[in-house]
Parts: sequence; structure tokens; C-alpha cells
Amino acid sequence: MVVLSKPAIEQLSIANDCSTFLPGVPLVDLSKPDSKTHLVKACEEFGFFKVINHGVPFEYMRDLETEALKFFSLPPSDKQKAGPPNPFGYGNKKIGHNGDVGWLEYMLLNSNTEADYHKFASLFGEAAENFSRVLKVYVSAVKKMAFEILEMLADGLKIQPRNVFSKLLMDEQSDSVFRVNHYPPCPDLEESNGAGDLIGFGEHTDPQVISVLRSNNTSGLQICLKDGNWISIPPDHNSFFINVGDSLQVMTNGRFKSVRHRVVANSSKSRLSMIYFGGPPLSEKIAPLPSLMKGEDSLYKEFTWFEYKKSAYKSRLADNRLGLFEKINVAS
Ligand code: GA4
Repeated sequence: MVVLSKPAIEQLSIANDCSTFLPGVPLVDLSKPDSKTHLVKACEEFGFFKVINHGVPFEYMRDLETEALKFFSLPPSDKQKAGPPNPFGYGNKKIGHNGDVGWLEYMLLNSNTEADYHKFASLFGEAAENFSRVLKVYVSAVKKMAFEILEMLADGLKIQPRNVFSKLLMDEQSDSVFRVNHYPPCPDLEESNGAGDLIGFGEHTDPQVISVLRSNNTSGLQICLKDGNWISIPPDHNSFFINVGDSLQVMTNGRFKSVRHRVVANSSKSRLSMIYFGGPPLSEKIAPLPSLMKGEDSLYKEFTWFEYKKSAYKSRLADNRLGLFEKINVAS
């Protein structure tokens, strides 16, 4: 990672220092029989929750973290062999193509084709075999957990078939992404003396159906509550944090909230997060499920995931991407 000079740091935005620590974020124990009710409530209230007893062995997380850290410690010229993220590859500070920047470096992979892992790993010689192997093991375990959560959500909402959400991610053509973010420590933050937090990854909502995040024990993740206040999420390397994405908000006609979130940089510790973004096939029509409408008007115009993605890639990170697809319902 190249260390930024002072003026470069100043180009990055500062989050207004309005974050508070609230221990009230939903925690769902997946092994409990009543967890589906808690999952639904968490998606309605926060669009975000933490899961424990998720069934993913800790070694899977630890092994991938070790391999990812090895990758990020390579010289910049080696990491750049993966190519700029277009949409997959290695990125440093620049996020998307419309001028967003953050205090991080990252890799983006197509999580639906193992071939992509091999292609990525093969750029780094023999040692990369391990990377590709642990990535495959981790991603398939996390996907399995995501499918299960989506099926429990369908049960909790009392809709059928129970794979109504999970089938989108299970589809061979599912457009899912895997991201590993490395936020190096930012020592200059100490000098800013409470002036605010440097943005590691700017505020945004995730466009997909569901996102599954696991990080090391370094803080940084914050979510925005319904009242507009930001809260810091205490890290927990044994657990997963789940976000509702824009597509799930639409499918539930706004009943579930796609959570706005961001990451602030840390002055002394590096943060490593790995995120699976479960998305539908490109041709999939995204619209509120009739079984959830119960006489309500649809809040959204129907669109395909391809159309949504195309418009998302033209947007800035903080934009309200769903705005373009909202229906103006005229009361009769
Ligand atoms: C946010 C969620 C995922 O990280 C991501 C991001 C993508 C990217 O980094 O290339 C986007 C962003 C994300 C939404 C708006 C566009 C696209 C950067 C950006 C400015 C991989 C995704 O799918 O959408």
C-alpha cells in the first residue's frame, strides 16, 4: 500500500462525527427455533443484523484472512497484475468509476465462477494455489448460510415457495460478487484530534439481494438508523454481519430496508473484511412479490437486475440508486 501524502489524505472525505455506540443492533442466533421471526424484525427495523451459531467453521475465515493479507502485502506492481476492477480485479483507493475514493485497497471477484478465483490466483505463482483453495471453501460455506437465511426470511414472512429469494442466488447465472477490503491504519488520524473520521469506504447501500460480511477484530463499520443517526458496529471476527440490499427492499415492497452503511478508517489497526454480495441473474425481473403486497400499491417500477446494475455503475457511491425506480403513486 502506498502511503498517502498529506494533500492526498485531504482529498478523502471526513464523516461528520455524529456516530454513537449503541449496543442495540439485532443479534440472531441461527440455531434457535424462533430465529426466523427475529430475522424478519431485524430486516424491517435495521436492514442489518449479526448472526451467531451460523455453522461456518472459524478456520475457513481465518485461512482466507491469512491468504488475503499475504496478497495485500505483495509489492504494488504484483497486485496490479490482477488488473483494475473492471468490474473485477485489484483496486487502490478508487471506488467505482465516478470519482469515489476511500482509504483502502481491495480485490473484487466474480463469486459465481471458480474459474475467476483460479485466474486471479494464477497471477501470483504457486503460492496462489492456497488462496484459490481457501477462497472456494469459504465462499461456498458463506453462500450456504446466505441461502438458509433467505429461506428462513421467506418462512418468517409466511410466503411460498421458501426458496423465492434464495433461488436467485442459487441460480447458475447468479450475478454475485466477492470483495476483500484491506483498510490500512491511518496514523495521520491521531493528529486530527476528533475533527471527524476519515472515510475508509463511503456511505452507500448495496444493490444486490443480501450481503454477508466478516471482518477481523478492527472496528470501522457504521450503519445509519431510520432516524438518520450513525452507529458504530463493534467488530466480531467469529460472527457475520448481514445487510439487506436494494433488490430485497424492492421484492418486499419496502418492508425490508436496504441499510445505508460506511467504514471509517482506524488510526492504529488495519481492518480486513470479506463480503459476499448475493445478486440475481442479469435477466431477472425485480419487482415486489405479489404475495407480499396484500392490496398495497407497488412502490417500484419493475426492472431487470441488468438495468439496475447498469444504472448503479453510473452512480456515485452515496446516491440513492432506488430513487430512479420509485413509483410516484397518486392517491385516488
Ligand atoms: C457497493 C457494493 C459492492 O461493494 C459493489 C460496489 C461497486 C464497486 O465498488 O465497483 C459500486 C457500488 C457497490 C455501488 C455504486 C457503484 C458500483 C461502486 C460504485 C460507485 C461491488 C457493488 O456491487 O455496488
